[in-house]
Amino acid sequence: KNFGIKDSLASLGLKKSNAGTSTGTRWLRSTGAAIESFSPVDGKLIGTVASTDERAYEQALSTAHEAFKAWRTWPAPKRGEVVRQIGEALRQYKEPLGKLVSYEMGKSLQEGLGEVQEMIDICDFAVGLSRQLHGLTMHSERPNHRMYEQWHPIGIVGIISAFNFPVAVWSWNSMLAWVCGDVCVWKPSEKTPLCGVACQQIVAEVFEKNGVPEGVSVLVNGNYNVGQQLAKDERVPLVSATGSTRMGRAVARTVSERFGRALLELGGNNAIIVTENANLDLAIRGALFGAVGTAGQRCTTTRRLIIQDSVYEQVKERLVKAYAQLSIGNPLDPAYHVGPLIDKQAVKSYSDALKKIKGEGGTFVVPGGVLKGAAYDESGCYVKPAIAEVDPSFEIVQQETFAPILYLIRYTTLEEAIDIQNGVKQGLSSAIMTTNLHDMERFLSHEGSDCGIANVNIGTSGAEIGGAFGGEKETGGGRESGSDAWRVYMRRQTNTINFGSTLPLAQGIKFDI
Ligand code: UN1
Repeated sequence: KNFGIKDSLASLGLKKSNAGTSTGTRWLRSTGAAIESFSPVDGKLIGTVASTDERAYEQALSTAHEAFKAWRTWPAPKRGEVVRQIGEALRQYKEPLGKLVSYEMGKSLQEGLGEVQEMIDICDFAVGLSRQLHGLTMHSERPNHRMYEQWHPIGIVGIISAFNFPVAVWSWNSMLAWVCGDVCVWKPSEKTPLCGVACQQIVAEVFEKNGVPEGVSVLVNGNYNVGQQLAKDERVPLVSATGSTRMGRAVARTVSERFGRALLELGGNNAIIVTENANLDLAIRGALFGAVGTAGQRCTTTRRLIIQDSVYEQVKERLVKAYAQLSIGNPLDPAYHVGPLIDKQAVKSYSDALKKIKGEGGTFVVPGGVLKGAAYDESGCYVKPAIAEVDPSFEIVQQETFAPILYLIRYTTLEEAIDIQNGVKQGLSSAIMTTNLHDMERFLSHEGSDCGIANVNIGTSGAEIGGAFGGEKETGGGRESGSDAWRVYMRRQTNTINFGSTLPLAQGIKFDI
């Protein structure tokens, strides 16, 4: 069965070999190396995408630079109308795009479609936002003066996205940036370049219909060198980067060197605290989806389960039973819960982590391992979700291993649980499962979770687009998507206007001649 992949690729305009640099409807020639995209589902080559060479990069960036001058003059609600149409186009392409995400990245089709739904949702959000880019007004201390602030477009937004959400993360950035009046240059992950080409085609169609200038949506492709090029480029005032802490550190250094702005969405090491009075049905469901969904490759994946002594054994037992029912296989087939890891390198990190857990003294309650057999060997990327009992001080527990490995940790008092939860370098998502009001409020208070996201009676993953998404500490501090995350895509200007006929100075200063 090929699950209609061929048709999906064709309807998205994808070919065997694709150009990788585009300013909208125009695809630029580049002599850059071809990036080969192999599916982790069956190991087959889906297609190639040409990397952006020096010349194509220059051409693309100067087109974006010019496009900004025109795009910023479009009224924001008119830009919103274009984004509304992108949302319509995404509804139309939801099926093939969701399939491509599933096939190129390896997440289940349900999650692939869910990711496209997140794109549609952020379009709707951005359309409303296009009429709500509000600033404040202030009362001046001087007579006959008015003071207010405006939010202006900032310019070119560089977007570096990761393989695990190959289309949604780009849309959270670009849809907001576009209604804000910015232009976008996107470098997708070199592990999922076809998703980038497909999105660019969809947007180009809408842009062309609306007479949007070339350069408002730019696609570049390549490895970290192209990312560094964006980070270095003084024409790019904001670089939004999603990925590993290592990558984020490099981008942050380069961008701050030239006083640019970096929006960083980096690693997570997310935990759920299960208290003694938790509804365990919710706890098990939340932990299960959080730990094995997307094969443990979300930055919000549940990696640590911090369980109160009195319910520890029960939670462990129920989890073991639930894991026994998981089926692992082709993510396009609805019969399976868990698909493959992204590539063999990820399988190696997974296997190395299992070894380290053992080496440090962890015990496996659900042993992992690389799956072998006809259905798995084609790609070699299918692994078993694992559960290990560990001590929170283990070195491996401090790290984000991008794979389905869940750590069980025991606690006695809530204070201790919160210390364990906060005791890692990452600060993205967190949750508490409890029916106790005091525990819940403590967890959400200033003494509680130190993460950007803190949930009660739901898991750590699957955040809605309406909230600000991001985290503290090594997660990078950035916020994107909902709430007032739009502000990072704009520059604030404070304006003071004198409508009187004298010139009083602020702070009561006298300066008379
Ligand atoms: C990511 O893993 O990079 O909250 C983003 C979630 C999704 C987004 C995850 N809405 O799991």
